[in-house]
Amino acid sequence: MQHELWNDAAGGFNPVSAPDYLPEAQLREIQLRRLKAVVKRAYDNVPLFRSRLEERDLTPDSIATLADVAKLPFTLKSDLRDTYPFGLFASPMHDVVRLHASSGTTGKPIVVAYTREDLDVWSEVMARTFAAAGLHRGDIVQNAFGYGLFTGGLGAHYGVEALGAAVVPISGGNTDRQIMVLRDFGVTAICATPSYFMHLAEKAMDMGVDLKDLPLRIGVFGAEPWSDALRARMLADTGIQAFDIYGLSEIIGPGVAGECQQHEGLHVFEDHFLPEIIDPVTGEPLPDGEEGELVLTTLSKKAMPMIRYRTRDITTILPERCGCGRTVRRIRRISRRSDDMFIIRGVNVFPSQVEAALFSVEGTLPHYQIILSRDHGLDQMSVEVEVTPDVFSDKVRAMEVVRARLAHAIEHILGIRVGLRLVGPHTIPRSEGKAKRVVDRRND
Ligand code: DLL
Repeated sequence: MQHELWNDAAGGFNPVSAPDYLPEAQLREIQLRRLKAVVKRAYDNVPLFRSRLEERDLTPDSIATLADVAKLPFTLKSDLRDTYPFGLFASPMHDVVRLHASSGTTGKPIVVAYTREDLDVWSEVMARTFAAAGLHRGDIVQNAFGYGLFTGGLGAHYGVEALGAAVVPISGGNTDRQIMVLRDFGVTAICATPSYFMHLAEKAMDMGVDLKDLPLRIGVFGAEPWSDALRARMLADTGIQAFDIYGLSEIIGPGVAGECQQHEGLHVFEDHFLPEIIDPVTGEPLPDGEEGELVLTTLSKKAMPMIRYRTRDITTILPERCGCGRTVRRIRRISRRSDDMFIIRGVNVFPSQVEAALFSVEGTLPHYQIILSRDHGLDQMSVEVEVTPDVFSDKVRAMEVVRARLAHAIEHILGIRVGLRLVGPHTIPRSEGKAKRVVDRRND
């Protein structure tokens, strides 16, 4: 955060002079200059990347325009696994000041590294993320993202400080204490996974604390998919304005993109991350406005540059300018990954579709699980969802009404009927970090 442009008179963060508002030509110029430098850095220091360029008869000089990025090979998660732990680092260890790791679902974790400069960039993009959500000096931010190898906790922590607001580094878990701090410290904003926040809100209600009576006004949520339907519930139940933030360890952690007050997509901090959308099957680049897989190139990372990283996250780059005045482009909210699809009776199903159906029905609570099983070689899906105490106590009538509505909503969205189990409040396991929405028993 040494950049004088971003300092206000009091030495704090001045979001209006951040690169989010640069004239487009200037932004593209910065991107091209940085793209050339990062390709050269990776070529000079990362053997895997160098050999892939050589196989294609490319050198860093092959990059003359931004569109030339499409000539470069993709980087995949398996590349990180295959070179575990440090094989893609472009800095010697004596320049590395932080390591994080992400476990994923199978096998070895992936490890990511940061130099001092990388950490400064990370703090800056997180400060810009928070500023876009309307946070500023004077705010008290409870950071309930997990601290540790997960990038959420420390990423948000330094971003709040860089913004000049006060961070409460509480990490995830210990929900009773979270509620006490929320109330006693006069917390004005909270960061968490959306599922953990809903757990916290439910617990607060049980403890007789109405979040609407507190100064809490903003929630900054990410690390897992969540829907506009959940956003509406958060506002109704807790009175907060909820903002979606996106990022991934491989690229930097949180701070790749975030929503502004318009809530119409997430601004990508394009001076540091170059977004592309590709067809997930053919790998061909798609124009703005078309849906596909998000591919990201880090433009300023030193310790671990990522060239054309295939995120598997499905989204669209919005072609229109945002009403907020930022010039950096937006991506639509990420509702699914190319690898979280399952096929039930020939129908492609994404967990986010199930969520959308569940939350459209009154009487449900935002806690659910999808259970996959296998019967005679065929995949089956059933859904367990919590219902409100009112519905649950009126066992016969209300339950039947809600069940019928849910079955209809799911059939409407997916085109198939699935098993449904309505359960009482507090039945489904809660998570302090990313929620486990799908329980896969197909190979049990
Ligand atoms: O989840 C970084 C993060 C922390 C982002 C805190 C936002 C807030 P990973 O653990 O490496 O990093 O997981 C990255 O999580 O590829 C997406 O599939 C998913 N994801 C992250 N943010 C969102 C979001 C962090 N807002 C993976 N909506 C990504 C949907 C998200 N999915």
